[in-house]
Amino acid sequence: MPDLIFHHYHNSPFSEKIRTIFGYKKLPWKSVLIPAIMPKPNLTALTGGYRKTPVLQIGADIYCDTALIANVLERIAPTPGLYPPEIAGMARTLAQWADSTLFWTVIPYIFSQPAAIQSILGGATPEQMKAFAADRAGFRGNAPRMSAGEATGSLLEYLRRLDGMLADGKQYLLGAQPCIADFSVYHCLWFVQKAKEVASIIDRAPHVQAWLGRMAAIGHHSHDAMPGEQALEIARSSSPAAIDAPFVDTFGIALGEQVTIAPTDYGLDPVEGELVMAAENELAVRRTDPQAGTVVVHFPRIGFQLKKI
Ligand SMILES: N[C@@H](CCC(=O)N[C@@H](CS)C(=O)NCC(=O)O)C(=O)O
Repeated sequence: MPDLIFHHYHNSPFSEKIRTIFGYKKLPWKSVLIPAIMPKPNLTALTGGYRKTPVLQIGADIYCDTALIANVLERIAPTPGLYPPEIAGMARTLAQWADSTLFWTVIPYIFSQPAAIQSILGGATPEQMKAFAADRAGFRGNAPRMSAGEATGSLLEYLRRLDGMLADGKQYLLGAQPCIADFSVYHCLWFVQKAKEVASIIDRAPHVQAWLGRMAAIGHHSHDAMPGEQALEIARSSSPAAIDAPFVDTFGIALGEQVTIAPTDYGLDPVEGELVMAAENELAVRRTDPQAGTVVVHFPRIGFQLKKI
């Protein structure tokens, strides 16, 4: 099997979601560390502009967004499964809630408290803190932001709900085994735990606290460091995998057209290329880059906009 090359940084919650899925599925992976703020030249050479973290690379195929990355890992290693058929719809929908609503409650909860920012950005100089704040202001754009009071009150309510789901000896959110929803809720609350000064809010939810321990125990499985330049060289010397998925046209755009694909929530940088895949739940473009060669960049359907150039 070709290497699973994972572009991420340690302090990234969405990366922790996928690192823990590597752990659950016992998949070995290569770790390429990327900067937490722009510019990220080695990453954007591969993606064509998408800058969010993390990204999965398999040869010359580049997978953006953790909803898609989790699907890809499930295809490669179907057991243990992230989407048990009897709860798959519920699991995906709960995961989507966690990756959007819960995540964007946790972020303002943490970042509205200066002491917590210190522990998240540990050791950053005032200049680095300023650069981080400027980067994230642009990244968020006009997306609405919660006040500290709203974020705290909402997080308390979400913790009560999650605690109720884990009461009466329930080991995981939707059953006896973890599913995709557990990994999505986990990465958000892992970030709260990392912000030590404000992490005691989780003490109010003792079942959640115990479940966080079970999720952390899954670990990240084995991984070796890989320099970003080597990942680019692998892309350059590989060919994208053959595409074999029925075409589903919801945009009125044919395969072979020049298009852009961009997130619709935040970090809206578009990726330009030839549309080579529009499947039920996946879009992909082929593009040629001076550094990465010819690559196919893949996105999930949900949260992405396709436009003809
Ligand atoms: N929907 C995306 C969200 C990813 C996301 O927001 N990642 C954060 C880091 S955890 C990010 O990209 N922050 C800005 C950056 O790393 O440049 C996914 O599931 O992958």
